[in-house]
Amino acid sequence: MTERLEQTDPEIYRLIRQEHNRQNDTLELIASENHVSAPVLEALGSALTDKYAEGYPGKRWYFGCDHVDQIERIAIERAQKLFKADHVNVQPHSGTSANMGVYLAALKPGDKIMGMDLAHGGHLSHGMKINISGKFYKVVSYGVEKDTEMMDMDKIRRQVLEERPQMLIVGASAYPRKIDFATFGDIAKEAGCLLLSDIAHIAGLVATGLHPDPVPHSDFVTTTIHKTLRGPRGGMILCRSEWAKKIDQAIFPGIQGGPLMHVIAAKAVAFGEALQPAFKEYNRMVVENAQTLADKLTELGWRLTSGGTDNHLMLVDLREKMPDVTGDEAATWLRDADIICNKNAIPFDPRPPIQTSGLRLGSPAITSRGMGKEQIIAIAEWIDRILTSKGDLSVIEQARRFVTELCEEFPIPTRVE
Ligand code: DSN
Repeated sequence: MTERLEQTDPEIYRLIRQEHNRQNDTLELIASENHVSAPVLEALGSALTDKYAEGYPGKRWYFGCDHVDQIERIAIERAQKLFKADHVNVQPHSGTSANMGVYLAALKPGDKIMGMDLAHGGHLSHGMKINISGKFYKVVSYGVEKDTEMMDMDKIRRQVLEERPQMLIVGASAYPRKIDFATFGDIAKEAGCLLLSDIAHIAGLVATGLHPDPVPHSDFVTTTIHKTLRGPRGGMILCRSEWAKKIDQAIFPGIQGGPLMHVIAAKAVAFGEALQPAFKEYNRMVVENAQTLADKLTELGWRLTSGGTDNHLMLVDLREKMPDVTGDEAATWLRDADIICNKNAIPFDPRPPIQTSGLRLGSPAITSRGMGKEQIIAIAEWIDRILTSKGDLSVIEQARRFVTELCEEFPIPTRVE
């Protein structure tokens, strides 16, 4: 008889169940998280984890790869169809690994890269000082404007032409507005540099035509799979054919060894789901729910950076309504009420990153549970009550009851009784 985790390792079994219950019993507003489907989870928990498959389909270093070859080919074909990309590498273990792969393929140590300032919503793998990208490459950055909190494409053009980086990087982890990839493409051409578009946050919106497409304008596009794309934790690179060989070599054997074939199978399943019409409807709801949340919070007197959102996330600048409250305090009070989000620096934040003046809120996970306008408005009202009460215990207690009822009505897709 097959051994069961519950019997062989009750400690880990219990913790997995507890985490599963925590996810089901709380509202997930972390903009980079989502809830996968049961089929994606099934592929992740499969025997494919046993298989070593260093290399690529048809060119492996080990025998026994017939089935994983077929799986990786299907993952690649589905991703090509989804993003209309020439070449796809589905092996990166994460979004940061995907970016490292691109740098290794296209840059020399000491080359100049130019990405969005982390403090303005960029990402650590785009040149943060103590990340490998900041240690191996010379880093310059661009940001958003103080008055609009948006990118000014004319100014970015001037900065890129002045700096002349080898690679321009566009992509963000906390930017609520549409990114003008076509103009970034023009700027990169004019400056004679390569363009890497990192769409980790917005990949689901791009795949469904709800955000401008970077693929025709970029030399490389990288993404994670687990945010708006709603697949397993992991990364991927899309590139033009002329870069295919260098990208594949950079991932294996450049920065990785054996690919995680169970994760690649789950990526294939998620891409299959993303090719269905229902996925477009899901992403349409993600954007609609984010807009509903943004509108309601604004109505309740909260200032959102740039005045709102075009995508799945928003940044609340707490200073307008509650100048003395930090992002850290606000996120803690919400957490106490089972509403999970993260503190986040706002552009030009006077507070240190450990405190911040902002909260980042996102709609992908609650939308995966089927929530819509009515629930989002109620969530916004509870956020307002919790924050304006400064975490009053009786308000938190009432909010938790609201969250419990909502979570019971809208279980996560992998909920098992
Ligand atoms: N940690 C991710 C996020 O929350 O946006 C970025 O890597």
